[in-house]
Amino acid sequence: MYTQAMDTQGREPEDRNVRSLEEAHLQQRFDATIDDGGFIEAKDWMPQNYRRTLIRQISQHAHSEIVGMLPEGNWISRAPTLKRKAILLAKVQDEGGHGLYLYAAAETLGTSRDELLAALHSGKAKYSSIFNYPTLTWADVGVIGWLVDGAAIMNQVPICRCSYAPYARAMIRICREESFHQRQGFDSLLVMMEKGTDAQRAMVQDAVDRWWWPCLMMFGPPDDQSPNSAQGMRWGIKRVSNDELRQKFVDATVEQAKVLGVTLPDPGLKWNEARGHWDFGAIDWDEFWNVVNGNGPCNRERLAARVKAWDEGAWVREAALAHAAKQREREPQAA
Ligand code: BYC
Repeated sequence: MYTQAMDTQGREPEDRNVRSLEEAHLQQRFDATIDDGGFIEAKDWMPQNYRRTLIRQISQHAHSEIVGMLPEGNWISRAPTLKRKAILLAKVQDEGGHGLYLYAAAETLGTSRDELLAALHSGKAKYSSIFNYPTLTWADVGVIGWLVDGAAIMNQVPICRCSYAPYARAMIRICREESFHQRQGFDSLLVMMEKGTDAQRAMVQDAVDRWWWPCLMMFGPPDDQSPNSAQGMRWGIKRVSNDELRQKFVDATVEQAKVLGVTLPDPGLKWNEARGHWDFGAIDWDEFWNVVNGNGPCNRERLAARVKAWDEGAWVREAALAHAAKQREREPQAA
C-alpha cells in the first residue's frame, strides 16, 4: 500500500545487511531533520510508523471536516436572514474545501481517497467527537463558530509547523479560513445577546450550556492517558499537548464569554493566581469515549448521511471516469 516497501522477503542475507545499513543512514538523516525542527517532504524517506501516524491523523482530520459540514448544513435553509445564510453557505463550503486539501495531503503518503473514505463509511475511521452532537436551534450555529471553530483553531495553529510539510502547508490556508468562521460565530451571538429578545438570549445560553463540555473534549484525552502524544511530539507532528491546548482554550474563552454576557456552565471555573490560568471542573471522559466509540447522540445519523451522499454521488464519479476515458481515446488521434 505504501510507496516505500520495507519488506526484505526473498533477499539474500548480505542484501539485507546493506539495506539495513542504508536504512540506518536514512533514519539518522530523518532524525537529524526532525531534531533541527526541519520539514519532511512527500518524497523523502520516513519511518513507516511516522507515515502511518500521519495517515491516521490527517485522514481523521479530513473526515472531521466533511462530517463537520452536516450539523451546520442542517441550518442553511433556515438561516434567519439572507446575510446569515450567505455566511453559513460560505463556511460550510470552506469545510468541504478543507476536507479536500487534507485528503490530498494524506494521499501524498501513499494511500488513496477511496481507501480513506471506505474506512469512514464502514465506521472504522475516527472523526472528531464534537460532530456527534445535535444542532437544536439557530444559536447552535453561532456557538459552533465561536467555540467549536475556536477550539479547532487553537489545535490547528500549531499544526502549521507540523514536521510533515504537505500537512503544514494545508493547515496555513485552513487556519486563515477558520478564523473567519470563529469571528462570524461570535458576531452572530453578540447580535443576539446585545440586540435580541430575552428568548434569544436564553437560546444562546442554552446552546453554550450544551456545547461547552463537548468542546473541551475535542482536544483529546488528558496527556497522561493519550497513547499517541509522546511519539507525536517527538516527531514534531504535535507541537503542543492536548492538556496545554485545552487550558489555552479555556483561558481565551472565559474572557470572550464576559464580552458576550454568557455564563460558562462550570462552577469550578476559577482564576488561579499561582498558575496564571483558569482552573476548571472535571471532564466526563466516559461521555467522550462513549461518543468516540460510536454511541453519541448523532453518530449513526452522521455516518448514514455521509454514506448516502457517497452513494448518490456515484453517477458523478462514473461520469468523470467516462470523460477521462474518452479524453484518453482522443489523445492518439490528436497527436
Ligand atoms: N474525537 O492519543 P490521542 C474540525 C482519539 S476540528 C475523536 O491524544 P492524537 C472542524 C485519537 O484519534 C476537529 N477521537 O491521539 C471544526 C486516538 O485514537 P486512535 C478535527 C479522538 O492523535 C469546525 C485516541 O483518541 N481536528 O475539523 O495524538 C468545523 C487517543 O488520543 C478525539 C483534527 O483532527 C476527538 N476529539 O491526538 C469543521 C486536528 N481526540 O487514532 C471542522 C488534528 C482524540 O489512536 N488532530 N481522539 O484510534 C489532532 O490534533 C490530534 O489527532 C488530536 C488527538 C488532538 C485530535
